[in-house]
Parts: sequence; C-alpha cells; structure tokens
Amino acid sequence: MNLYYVGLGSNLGDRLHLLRSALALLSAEPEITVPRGSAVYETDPVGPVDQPDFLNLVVEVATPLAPPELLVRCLAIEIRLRRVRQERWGPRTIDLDLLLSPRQPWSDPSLQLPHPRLHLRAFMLVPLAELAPDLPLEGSTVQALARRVDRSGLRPFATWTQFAQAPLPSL
Ligand code: PH2
Ligand code: MG
Ligand code: MG
Repeated sequence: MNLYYVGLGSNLGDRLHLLRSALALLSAEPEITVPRGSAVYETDPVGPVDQPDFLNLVVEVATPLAPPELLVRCLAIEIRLRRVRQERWGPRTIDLDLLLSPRQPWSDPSLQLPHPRLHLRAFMLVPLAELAPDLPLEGSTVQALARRVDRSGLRPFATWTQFAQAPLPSL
C-alpha cells in the first residue's frame, strides 16, 4: 500500500461542492481510500491575479496504484467534474495535483514528484504540514518549509471534519 498526498483546489463555481465531489469520486475508486485530510483554506490566487480566490486542501490517499496510475484517476475526476460544469463556469473548476509519493523522485514528461512547486506554495505546504509534517522535502521537512512560507494569503475556511462529514453530494 502506498501513501500519497494529493492537493485539491477550486476557484470557479460552487467550490465546496466541487471539492466534496472530487473527494467522493476519489473515495469511490475501488483501489483508493482517503484516510485523512487537512482543513480547507481560502487562498489568494497565485499567478494571474484577475481570478477568484481558491479553496484548497490536501488529502492522504492510500492505494496500491503506481504514480502514473493514480495520476490517470485524478485526471479522469478533473475531466468528469469540469465536463459537468463546463457551460456554466468554464474549464478550471477543479484541480487535483499529486504532491508527494512514496515512490519519488519521479520524473517523466507528465509527472514530477515531489510536485516541482510544492516547496514554494503556502496553499499546498500549510495543509500538507497538518498531515505529514516530518516528511523530507528539498533537504528540509514539510513542517520547516511550511513555517517559513508566507501564509498571509491563506484563511481557514472549514475543518476537515466539517468538510468531510457534511453529506457528500450525489454524483
Ligand atoms: N493553483 C494554480 C495556480 N494558482 N493559487 C491558489 N491559491 N491555489 C491553487 O490551487 C492554485 C493557485 C494552478 O493549479
Ligand atoms: Mg495545480
Ligand atoms: Mg493540476
């Protein structure tokens, strides 16, 4: 069994509903369980500024799947959720990014692990540090990097319990 960490983000449409749908779809995969997740944060967009704020969280994923196989499942969930919402809200409703894997470094054209920008991004590091503070990253640890990063663009939005215990959307 491999333990992965996957970052979830949404900044278009019903963000919370989309994140909950992504979690429901991940958990519904026969070879995937989601034992734990971080709190949900509302985060200032990193990159182009003329876009809405994101909701971000990180989940732990337990699965026998290899990194490329898990990536394919994540992309399929993105396509499914984007397709449903496409006409109304445009294409960038949900993002699932593989952040850390027990099988890393991993480097091929479609997948790099650890995620190449993880150590720079508060919206990934801070929730990840709730789940896996001691994992090594960039010659340091997740927690040490999370303490150093500028978290002024992050606002707590919901606890994991509030997020995950609400009734999951029907799909
Ligand atoms: N994702 C991006 C670009 N910028 N900013 C925030 N706050 N959260 C994200 O998930 C995010 C972003 C590209 O995937
Ligand atoms: Mg992303
Ligand atoms: Mg992505």
